[in-house]
Amino acid sequence: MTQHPLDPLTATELKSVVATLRRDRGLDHRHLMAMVQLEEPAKERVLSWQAGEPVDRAARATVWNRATATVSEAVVTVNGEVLEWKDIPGALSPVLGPEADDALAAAKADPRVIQALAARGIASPDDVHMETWPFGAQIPAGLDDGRRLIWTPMWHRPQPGANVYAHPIGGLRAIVDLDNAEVVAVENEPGIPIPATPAPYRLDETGGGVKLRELSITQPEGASFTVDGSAINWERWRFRIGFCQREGLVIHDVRFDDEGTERRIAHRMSIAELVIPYGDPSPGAYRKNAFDTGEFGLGNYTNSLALGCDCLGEIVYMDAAVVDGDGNVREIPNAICLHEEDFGILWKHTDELGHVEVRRGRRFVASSIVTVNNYEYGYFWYFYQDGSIEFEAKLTGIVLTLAAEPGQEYPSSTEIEPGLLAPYHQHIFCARLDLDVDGTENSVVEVDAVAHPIGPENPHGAAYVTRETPLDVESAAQRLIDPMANRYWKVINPHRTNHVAQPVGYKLVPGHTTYPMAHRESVIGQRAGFMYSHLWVTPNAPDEKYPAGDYPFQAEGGAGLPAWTSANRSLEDTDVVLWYVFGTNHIPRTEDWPVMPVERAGFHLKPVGFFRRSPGIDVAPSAAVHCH
Ligand SMILES: [Cu+2]
Repeated sequence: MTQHPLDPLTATELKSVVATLRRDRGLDHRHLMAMVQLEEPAKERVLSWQAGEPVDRAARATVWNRATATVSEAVVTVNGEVLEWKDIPGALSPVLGPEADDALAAAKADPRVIQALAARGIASPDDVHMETWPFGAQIPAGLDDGRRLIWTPMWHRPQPGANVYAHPIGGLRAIVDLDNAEVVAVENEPGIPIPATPAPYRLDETGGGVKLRELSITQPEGASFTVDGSAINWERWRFRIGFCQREGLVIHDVRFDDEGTERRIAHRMSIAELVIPYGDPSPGAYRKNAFDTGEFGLGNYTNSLALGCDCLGEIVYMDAAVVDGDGNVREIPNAICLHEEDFGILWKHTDELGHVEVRRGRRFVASSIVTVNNYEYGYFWYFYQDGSIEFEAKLTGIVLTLAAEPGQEYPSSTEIEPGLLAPYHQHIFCARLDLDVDGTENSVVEVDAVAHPIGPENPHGAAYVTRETPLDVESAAQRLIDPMANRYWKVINPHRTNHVAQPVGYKLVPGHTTYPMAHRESVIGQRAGFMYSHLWVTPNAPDEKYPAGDYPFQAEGGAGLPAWTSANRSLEDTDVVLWYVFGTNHIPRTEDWPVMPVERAGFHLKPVGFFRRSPGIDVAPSAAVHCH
């Protein structure tokens, strides 16, 4: 295995980084490790790097000092050198595991909580599932002095293994200061019955009686891809797998072999933020506006995947490692799944003589799944034989629940069992796509299909044209989808033309998405201002990674894309980054209960004038085996 500048930090490297910081900066029990991520070398350095050259491996570490309430960022080499140390004024650390554990323990030991539970017929707080939810910026008056707070929605566990989300404890929340694990308030509105209908989903409860005959995926000659460290070689694709504890799965350095010439398509692609605005105004829901990436670190919650269950076929798993808040390095075995899938017909034609040509298509899948409390998110990157790439988020798990107050109306929730409500909400993702189409200097163009009025330009009324609008500055590049105009955006290389003298490009094609229902002037609208355009384009800047800013925890908003783009920088013929916002509007159904069948949202990247013909045309036919 050869090490590459973009390889994810290994457990050994992470341990070294933590040890260096403790030694050189005198870190002790007051300091928590908020985030440790690969400090990616500059693009030019990565591109000029030759295999076998020494690699300057370094991490960017975010340290939270609980005693002084200060965030510091350090750049630390894996060889024991602190290259940089600076404080970040105004920043607050995301919620860290040890703090969450301490906060929950404090809430469960609080006499007011114990008494309020007893009044609801719950004898022991051990039978209660509590979660730590950030406040966003909606902190109750009197507590808004800048300290870091969480609140704790609660659910009853009537017996071990019960689905707790069927039994929300309405009207009871502890508010805990994260930095000293002190319960600073208990909100208690009695009189809300705990919904009683159980929601079993475990196999030993449901029996799993609906059965089909076995479907086995075998690849008797083995997989068609190779993995060298984190480098993937499949079909004509070459790219690298990255991972960090904030974003989880990252894709680097995507290239395609075009008839013998390796061509660059993307430098780095990730899902840079995920926010879930809740649309129910009741006390148990309106604060639930978590930034799962920026306030928790999505990668921290990565599942260990199981062969035959999560993934089928010839699988290669990659492990990952993260630093927990206490500085311990935790390894996540089988964190990333790499495999191929049959994907139906790639192309087919039966000609006028009856001659048939057909090719089956296959896709390469790089995926990982996280569990954040009640919800699961799968991140799936697909690479296809026609030169296209797809991202698909798979949303599953259990919807968040509230207990209905007798006599109240809930127009923003679905009643899924008597007295059990699932509030409306949206899952809003933001992909950060640093595309490099045949090189670093690119431009972005919006393409609409337009029909001119009936007249000289459109004599029969059925003609239509494409209208191309260059998105040449940041203010012009904040765009919405327009399905009626078949709108897409293409990243072109103005210096490289194809065989018909058009600039080569890749287009971003919207898939299932949504638009925020929260008003812009609402708290979440301010904090997640990036939601209000489906597309943003910025010139690549290494310190512009997260669309709601680096530190969204309790931040009032304005950071990230809205702030950066106010400079209105030029986007012409430069190293552009596309930010694509997409998601789902989740009006829960009774059929989403007790565990929601997978919902999908995502987008495609497709070559447009990049290849001289379909790259799928060269694909060999598959042998007709195992067919009846
Ligand atoms: Cu949902």
